[in-house]
Amino acid sequence: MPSIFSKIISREIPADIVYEDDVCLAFRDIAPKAPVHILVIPKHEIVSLADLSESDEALMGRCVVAASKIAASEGLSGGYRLIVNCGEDGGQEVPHLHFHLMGGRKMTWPPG
Ligand code: IU
Repeated sequence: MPSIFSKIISREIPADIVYEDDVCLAFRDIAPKAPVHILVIPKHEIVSLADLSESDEALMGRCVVAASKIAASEGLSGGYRLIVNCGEDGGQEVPHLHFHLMGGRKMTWPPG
């Protein structure tokens, strides 16, 4: 079942898109939890980390490298956090794998 992120990919609903290539899309989180809060997603629909297979290795690498480039372009020279919530216990709400790129403030550890 397509999630709301599929509609962002297809431009059926608007989002503040900051990066796009042939396999990844990144847009600002609609309810930011940090001064910079961007979601990096594969365009190919994958529900969660638990659904990955070896064939997704290159795609995941592209998403992480994209996140690194976006962090640099957002000026996060002091550091940032890249988070994936997986499944119910991991706090995942949207069933389309996404990386949270968060920065612009000091992060705390451990996350809740
Ligand atoms: P989670 O890891 O599945 O819990 O994160 C989902 C994120 O998607 C959360 O931070 C929401 O604010 C964000 N989001 C969004 O940016 N745009 C949307 O239309 C919806 C959720 I629904």
